[in-house]
Amino acid sequence: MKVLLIHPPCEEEIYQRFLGLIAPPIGLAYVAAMLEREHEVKIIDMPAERKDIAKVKREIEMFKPGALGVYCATYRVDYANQVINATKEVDANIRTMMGGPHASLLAEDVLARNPNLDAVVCGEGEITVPELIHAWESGELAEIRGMVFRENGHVVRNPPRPLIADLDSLPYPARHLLPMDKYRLFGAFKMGTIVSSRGCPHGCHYCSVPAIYGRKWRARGAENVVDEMEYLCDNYDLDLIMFFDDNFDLDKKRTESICDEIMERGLEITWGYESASMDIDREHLKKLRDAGCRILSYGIETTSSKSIATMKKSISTQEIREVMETSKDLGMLRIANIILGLPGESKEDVEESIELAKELNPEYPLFFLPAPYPGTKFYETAQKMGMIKELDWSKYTTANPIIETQQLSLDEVRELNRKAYKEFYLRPGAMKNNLRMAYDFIKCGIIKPRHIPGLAYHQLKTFACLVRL
Ligand code: B12
Ligand code: SF4
Repeated sequence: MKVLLIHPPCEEEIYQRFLGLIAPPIGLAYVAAMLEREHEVKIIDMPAERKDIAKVKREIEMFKPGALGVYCATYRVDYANQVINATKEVDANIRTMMGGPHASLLAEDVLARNPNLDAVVCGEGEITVPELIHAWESGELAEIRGMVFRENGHVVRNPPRPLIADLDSLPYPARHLLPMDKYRLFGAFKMGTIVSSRGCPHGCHYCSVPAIYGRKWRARGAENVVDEMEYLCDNYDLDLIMFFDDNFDLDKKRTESICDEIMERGLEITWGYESASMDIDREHLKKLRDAGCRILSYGIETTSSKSIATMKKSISTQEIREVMETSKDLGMLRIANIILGLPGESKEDVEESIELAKELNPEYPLFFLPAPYPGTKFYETAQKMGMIKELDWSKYTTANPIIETQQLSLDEVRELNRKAYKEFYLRPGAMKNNLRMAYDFIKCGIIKPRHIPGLAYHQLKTFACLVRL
């Protein structure tokens, strides 16, 4: 059967706006790699390829798939539904499915809201999707674990699918089906991504990962990971690789083995990852840096002691200061993810977080507004307390205010977010910091002359957007 997989866009891309990031839908590419063993598969990455629904509809008409699947995070659900509806308009016989975090967590709801959707795959898709396609060709849907589907007007939930135990056994994502030349960081660096582990043992209240996968962390071996890095370097003309794991550095020994393996093979590639923890000592950071890790995105989330207690993220301000300082000393570019206006935080607390951000002065802080995603503890509490004021899922991008607390109204939190970006970035200290970093990156050859037009264009665009905020 021909299968078409689609990455739908969403309303607001904070990462694209401030980091010039366009990232590949690697989950879809994993599913495609398994499907390709038996089927003809195509992927459309709508945001990266700048394709709208009309264009996608024309491609469906031309490709004539037997089945079509859409990735669905909460903030993408509107477009995901539009794709599903367009599919059935082209041909009502095309089978439709969704996967990804939102569909996994709210399968029945998603099916109930869109009669054009035939099935939802919950959690990992590598084994379930090929079984589902096979069943649509010939067999019995009731046998397939990990899916929810429509049958004779009823929604049926099958037993869950166990997690994939051996991630090393999976094929590499089918990147040849993705527009690899479109993926960028800072609008200029050609970026590849790798997922070297899945899951996370922590239980942060605002996070969907434990809600979907429980609290088990599964990791690939260092050799297998570096094989993929090497494969990416050999086959794509990349400037850097980002690890898009839920918790890449949980097992520091494994990370250091990855570093050793990179150095032993003499692999010269700049890479980075998002750190879920601030518990990283200088020696570890130095090892990472020596192996080419120059971009660290820190999930600080909150610096307010009130929120740390309610959101189950145990990071002290002291830890944050130390890690930030050390990574700066080691010449690493620092992105800091900070949530403003969590329940319990007053205007003064948020202003304190903004001041702390200025004091720490990472190159790229991103200020997010709290979004209670379905299935999380945060959602449960926010709903119980009547905090949720925005019901349109497409607004759950963390750029829009969703909850109102006793301390902060929607308008106040929106204004504080605007203030955070303006005050931070339009400061001589921030600009100086970025120039210093750019100089460092030019000196060590990460920024090459060919990157400069793209970087300059991205900076100008960000500046214009900040002025307009
Ligand atoms: C890397 C990542 C990012 C990257 C890149 C995103 C990208 N385009 O790849 C960046 C940093 C940009 C990012 C940004 C954000 N992210 Co993010 N991100 C992730 C992360 C950690 C990993 C995604 C990944 O590649 N996983 C590995 C692959 C293998 O897994 P997968 O994508 O889930 O795919 C599997 C299954 O879902 C399934 N599947 C996937 N697609 C399909 C399709 C079909 C048809 C089927 C049947 C099955 C199927 O099969 C795949 C293979 O097993 C996830 C966490 C997670 N585990 O999902 C959060 C996650 C998706 N992000 C999340 C959020 C909230 C955001 C932000 C809003 C955060 C913010 N503070 O601003 C922004 C939104 C930006 C945007 N507009 O996209 C939430 C989404 C919650 C929700 N309910 O939708 C997640 C789940 C994390 C969390 N803490 O809750 N993110
Ligand atoms: S550390 Fe990160 S991935 Fe783990 S539960 Fe917390 S937010 Fe989610």
